[in-house]
Amino acid sequence: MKLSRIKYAVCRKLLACSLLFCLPLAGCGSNADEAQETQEMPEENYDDLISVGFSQIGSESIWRTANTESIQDALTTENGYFLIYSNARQKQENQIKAIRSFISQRVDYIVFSPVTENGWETVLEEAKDAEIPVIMVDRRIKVDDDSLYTAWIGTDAEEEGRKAGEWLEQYLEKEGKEDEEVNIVILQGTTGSSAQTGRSKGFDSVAEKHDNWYVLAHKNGDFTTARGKEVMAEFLTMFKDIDVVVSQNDDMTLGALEAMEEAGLEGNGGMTIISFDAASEALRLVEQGIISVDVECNPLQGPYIDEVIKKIEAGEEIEKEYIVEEQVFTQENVSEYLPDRKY
Ligand code: GYE
Repeated sequence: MKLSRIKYAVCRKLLACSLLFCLPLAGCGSNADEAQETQEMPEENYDDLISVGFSQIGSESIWRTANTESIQDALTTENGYFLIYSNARQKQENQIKAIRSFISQRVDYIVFSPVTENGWETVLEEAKDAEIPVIMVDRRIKVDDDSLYTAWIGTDAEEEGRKAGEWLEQYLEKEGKEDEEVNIVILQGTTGSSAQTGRSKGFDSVAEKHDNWYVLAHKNGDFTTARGKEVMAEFLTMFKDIDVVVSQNDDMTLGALEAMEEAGLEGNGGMTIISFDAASEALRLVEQGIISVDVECNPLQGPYIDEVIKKIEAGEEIEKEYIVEEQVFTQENVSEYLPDRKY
């Protein structure tokens, strides 16, 4: 998989030329669904920079913005990189187009965060044939052949879902409500994304142990505030007695709270709210007791990507998977973390 130094140098030259020709076209050629941005072309020494094509899913959430910024802050020209950033606006077809364009520009590395789990084989084979290492971040893909990517850096969504379920288990016990009927609604993230399937699977693995936990409904809220609000408004008209809202990210939680307010409910309307991501805006609501628990999902993955690429460049061994550490925030511990929160 590793290319020789000479080949890298040649590739960088080609890339530099192709960028010189492409750049003027980037603005007029890009359609609204596929924004591609490159860093400013360095005047000299671009041959020495490591070129990275980064296909991001979109900008649907606070988490996503923090993830993009972390990667852009790590892969700077000062740090030895030439970064081409492409925003797929939630569409897999845009990601595939972006990856193909990175291949034709002969970048040194492709970094991408896959919007959904399936459908990547063909384009990854093309990257493999072009001998471009692919580093995946954040979400996972389902492929039989794991040589189609070099490394994956992300979070354990199933573990996050399990932590949420276990928190609810302990909370109900503490309240002496473990034998009562518990009515649950679930706002799910983008259908078919590993963040959604993992969090659902992890939570379900705990829920299925409790005959008195009833999942009244689950629906796709696409990880956005607007959809979270719509779905919660629907749930509120459908069900009169909701005990627990499991919302698979903070943005949907913020939307759900807006829906409650519009329905005339105060705060969390007496419901137990379980959220994911742990963005500071949501953590402040944990502090106020409006959100009961927020399971962290750490978006600050840029430094890990930098480390992996630098190791590959140095010919060092790398792991196939890097799982970023995360924790659980409740009213008991949140205040000590809020002041230094980066997102
Ligand atoms: O939780 C959510 C988002 O894939 C882990 O994607 C990520 C999720 C994150 O936009 O906010």
